[in-house]
Amino acid sequence: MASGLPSPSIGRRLRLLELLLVPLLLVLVFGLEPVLCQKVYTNTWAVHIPGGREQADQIAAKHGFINYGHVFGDYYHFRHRTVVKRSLSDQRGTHVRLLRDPKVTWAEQQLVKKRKKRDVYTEPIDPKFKDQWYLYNSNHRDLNAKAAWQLGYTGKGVVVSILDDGIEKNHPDLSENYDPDASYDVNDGDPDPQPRYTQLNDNRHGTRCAGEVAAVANNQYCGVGVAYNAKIGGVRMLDGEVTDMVEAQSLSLNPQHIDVYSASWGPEDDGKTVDGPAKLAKEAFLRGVIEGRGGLGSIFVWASGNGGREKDSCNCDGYTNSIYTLSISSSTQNGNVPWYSEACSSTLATTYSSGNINEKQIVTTDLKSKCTDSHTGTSASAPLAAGIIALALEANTNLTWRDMQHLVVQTSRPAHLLTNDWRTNGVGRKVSHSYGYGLLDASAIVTLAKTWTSVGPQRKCVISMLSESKNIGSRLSINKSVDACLGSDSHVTSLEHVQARLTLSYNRRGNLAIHLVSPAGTRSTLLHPRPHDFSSEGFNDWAFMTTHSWDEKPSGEWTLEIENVAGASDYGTLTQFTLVLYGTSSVLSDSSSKSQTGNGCKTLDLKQICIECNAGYYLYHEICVTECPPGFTVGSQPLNYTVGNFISPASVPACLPCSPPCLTCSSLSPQSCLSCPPHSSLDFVSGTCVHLNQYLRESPGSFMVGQTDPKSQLQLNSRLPITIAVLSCVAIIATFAGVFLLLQLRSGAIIKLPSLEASGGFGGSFSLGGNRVVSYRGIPTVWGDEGVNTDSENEEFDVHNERTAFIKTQSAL
Ligand SMILES: [Ca+2]
Ligand SMILES: [Ca+2]
Ligand SMILES: [Ca+2]
Ligand SMILES: [Ca+2]
Repeated sequence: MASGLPSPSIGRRLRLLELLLVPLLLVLVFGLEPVLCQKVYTNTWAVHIPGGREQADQIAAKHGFINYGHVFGDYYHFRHRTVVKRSLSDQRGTHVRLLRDPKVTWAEQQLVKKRKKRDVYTEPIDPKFKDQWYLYNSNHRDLNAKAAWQLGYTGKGVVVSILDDGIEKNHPDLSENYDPDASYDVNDGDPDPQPRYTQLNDNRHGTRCAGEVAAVANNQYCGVGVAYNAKIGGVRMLDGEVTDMVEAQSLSLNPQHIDVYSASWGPEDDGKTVDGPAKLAKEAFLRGVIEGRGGLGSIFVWASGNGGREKDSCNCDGYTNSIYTLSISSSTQNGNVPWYSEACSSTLATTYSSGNINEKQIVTTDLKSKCTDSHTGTSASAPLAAGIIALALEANTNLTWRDMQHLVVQTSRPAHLLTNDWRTNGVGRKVSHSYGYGLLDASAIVTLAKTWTSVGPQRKCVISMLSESKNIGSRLSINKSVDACLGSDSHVTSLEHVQARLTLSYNRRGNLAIHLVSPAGTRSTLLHPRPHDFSSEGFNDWAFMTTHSWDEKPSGEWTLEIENVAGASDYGTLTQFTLVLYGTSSVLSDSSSKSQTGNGCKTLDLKQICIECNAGYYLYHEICVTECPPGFTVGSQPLNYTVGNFISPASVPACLPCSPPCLTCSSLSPQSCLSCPPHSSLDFVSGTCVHLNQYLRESPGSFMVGQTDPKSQLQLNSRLPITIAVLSCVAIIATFAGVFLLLQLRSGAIIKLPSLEASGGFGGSFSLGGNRVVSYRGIPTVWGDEGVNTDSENEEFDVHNERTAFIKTQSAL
């Protein structure tokens, strides 16, 4: 007999099994079906009542219902007061009584329907959401927040604390997300961080920053935070004398509870200060990244500074220049470098903020339960980044503080941001001293965070680059080949942060330009000349940091160039140059690249960036996805990254943004919209979006530089009466003060008045006197500068109301 056939006895057994199994299966399938498909009745009814809302309310009350609202036409949503929420039997009696009411023409008890959650997302209904152009915009010039929300990430379970001048915890748009465990009042030593209220609202800054992160969504107040379901707290620490201890206490508040700390302050942005954290604050950062979040590390988000007009360098600010802070710069609405922006090599990425007079500012919660649309400066940028980071943490709670920086580097986009210093670094990424790696992308960062495998432990390779002191003169160049601690536990094969620790003397510090060139040829500006910095103190072990060589290989020749940009008469000496390479070793980066290939990536380029996906996957930014996120559709794109001898395929399948005017789409054609942006509706015949209201039409072009925006023109006009009113008030106050002074002088009394300085701009301003310690990164708007008031009250007082710091010692981290 053929050995392939079963023997008769086996065949009989199989038949027996069949006889037993088939009925069992039938019982299982058909017997359980009624149970599985059982109807579940709710306690709600759909009711048709012609005759208006009042009529419906009366009928609801009469039959024991609550009217849950009008649906459309004459349909209402009723909920019964006593019927159980879910039941397997219908409520015949209740139903019949309702239906018998002569005013009711139709009613139906509602059944629970099985619905797979396709998206937990519905567009926020908040009145100011439509003005939050930077969160979502149909022209895609935004932080891509909506796409992240659509993926289900809204900051749930993540705790952010704003280190500032307090937080209005009972603000109607914050209270629901307010977290007392993420809050403290360091200034007064109590748990309540409520801001101190003054006539000028000087302590509104923290409340404004808090709303950017976690203003509550879907209520009737203001707009939404970028992580509108995150918990938000505030540390009141800027409304008083700021000391090393005040900073340290704030930075180390409840580190097992708080995930992200957002700080928008630092040493004075006067273009001549070189200053950073002192002993205790340094230790707070260190302990934070080592012990915080159960050892994953606290995440400190820092505003890069507002000293643009003073030609300040953020590398001279030891807080933002620190490797432990995730430094954030700003872009204007049109994608320009804002006038207040500082350039330096330690900045990691960018979010939107204020710009010139035609560009919109940031909408957020304001003091006294208000809402403002005029939050400004890098102050406004850091909290937006903190919110986006909260979204990424929700996607993956196991991210370390360094993982987060990797994610930011990999997912930020140069996009349309304009500057003449975009450079391609040694691993093919575009990086700039004004924007770091570009605009944060909320959707991209949560998508990558979800599947991110933690990078290995941080390695630190310290190399002394100088054998003897060198005269700087008008130009000094030091180059040395390094092996990045090869053969030791400190061996670094893939870079993260790089520091050049320098000690040098120079007769005029501000005349120096310092550059560091990596083996891959990336040229970081560690210091650009600062015209106001006439100090002869030089630098004392200052750790200039660059993020521009991220993921590069560190071995090879490094070059330091120190240049005097002024006269030949300057002099000085370089006495120390220590190169500190932070990063990971190859073993670990190998494992992380494997996990990336496992995620649908077919080809990684030499720099571990995915450039081509396996069949069935599409390239979305630098990751492979099986489905394009909302707002994107399948198309093909040429390779973004090419390396040396890499022969590039013409194009790869990728997720590309839908063509305007579509919000979501089925293909790249502008005639294949699936949904439309606000103020327009889908025309099913043409498949495109039609504007509902001509007046509200805004084409992407209207955001371009130089074109006048009719809306801002309108706002300008609407501000005119307020301006006149404010000017009149100032005139009255000035007259009053003048008469008062005159009378006092006549009576010979010696009095102390707040100094009334007649300075540039209109009116003059009150200087509050007293040495405030740290400078805010909330800046006066251009409006304020040019003597035009904004609609937020007291804006004009900002100009001279900044807090400043004068700390003598330099301190690098
Ligand atoms: Ca208090
Ligand atoms: Ca709201
Ligand atoms: Ca600065
Ligand atoms: Ca930093």
